[in-house]
Amino acid sequence: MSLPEDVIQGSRLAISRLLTQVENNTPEGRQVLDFLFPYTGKAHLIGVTGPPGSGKSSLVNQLAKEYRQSGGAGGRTRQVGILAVDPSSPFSGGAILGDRVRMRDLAGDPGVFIRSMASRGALGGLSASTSAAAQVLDAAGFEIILIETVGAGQAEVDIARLAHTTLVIEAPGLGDEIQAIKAGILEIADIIVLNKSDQAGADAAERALRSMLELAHPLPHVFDSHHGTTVIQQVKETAGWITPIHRTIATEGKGISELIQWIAHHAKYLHDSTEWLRREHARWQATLDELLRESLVARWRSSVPEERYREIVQRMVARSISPWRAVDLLTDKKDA
Ligand SMILES: Nc1nc2c(ncn2[C@@H]2O[C@H](COP(=O)(O)OP(=O)(O)O)[C@@H](O)[C@H]2O)c(=O)[nH]1
Ligand SMILES: [Mg+2]
Repeated sequence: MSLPEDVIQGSRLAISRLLTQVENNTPEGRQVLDFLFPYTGKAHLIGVTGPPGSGKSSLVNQLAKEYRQSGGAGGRTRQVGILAVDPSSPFSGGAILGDRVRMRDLAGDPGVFIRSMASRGALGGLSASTSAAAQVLDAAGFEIILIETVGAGQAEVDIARLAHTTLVIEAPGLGDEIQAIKAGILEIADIIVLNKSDQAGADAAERALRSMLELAHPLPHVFDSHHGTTVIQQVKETAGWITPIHRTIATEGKGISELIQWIAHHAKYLHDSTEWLRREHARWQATLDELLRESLVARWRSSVPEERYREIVQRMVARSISPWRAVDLLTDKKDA
């Protein structure tokens, strides 16, 4: 059998090999992706973002276990793919002992595939290769794909664009970090998870998060009591989705099945509204733009002599031409 067929059959070796090619952006990898594309679109992509140490990896582990054991809200076990983009993630090679212990529950389960994405590589290429890796797992039959990324600026926004559902993980006791959350992170949060709710300061953290939500979306909010966990809901005007703040204790597995219910609830909302389609459009348009940019720049660079390019840069450094003038000169190929 060929590599793409093996991937569709779910061969772990084939998936690993293809993911390596995808990460290295090889022509063969792109060819296989091209073949696999019609087989994608079935998976629910779940972004998990937030500051380092908030418990993203712990939660991803627990979510994967729960999806495998009970299948979550659907009652059907599903295959789970995990993509760890967080460079500090225990999935990314340099695992400390505690992280290995946590992961042992998942290792050896053929229904779970874990891959860490290198954060090195071409500038801006990480979101493209993460998207491609998600397509590989999607085509291979992984219906749930968890994508962990550290909340460090553009990365979480890119992941949010890639994911259907974005979880923003916060924890008490991360100092002033709660205040430092940009309004942007609340914009991308479909579900806010207050992890480590066993720790002191959980109530204060929840109040802080709630007031940030109120600032971002000044609309009436709903208080709800959910399995002993207070869930504060805030009406998000634009999307019509009520962003909950949900408490968990990842290390004890507390609040996990309820979190899976929230995720399922969100998926249902996306499908029942036009939001799923809207996000798909936004996602593929962004992908197309990125690929176009990459390909046009590469093609153009190969048509311009290296000395000419360096000369133009040199003239900018000497302030004899502006960057805008440089672009005009290089693209119009006019003499200057
Ligand atoms: N007390 C407590 N510790 C937790 C909880 N969740 C995770 N941790 C611990 O917090 C540390 C960081 O967790 P990790 O999942 O690696 O965070 P990440 O950097 O966001 O991926 C680890 O030592 C975990 O064992 C929790 O709910 N309560
Ligand atoms: Mg991590």
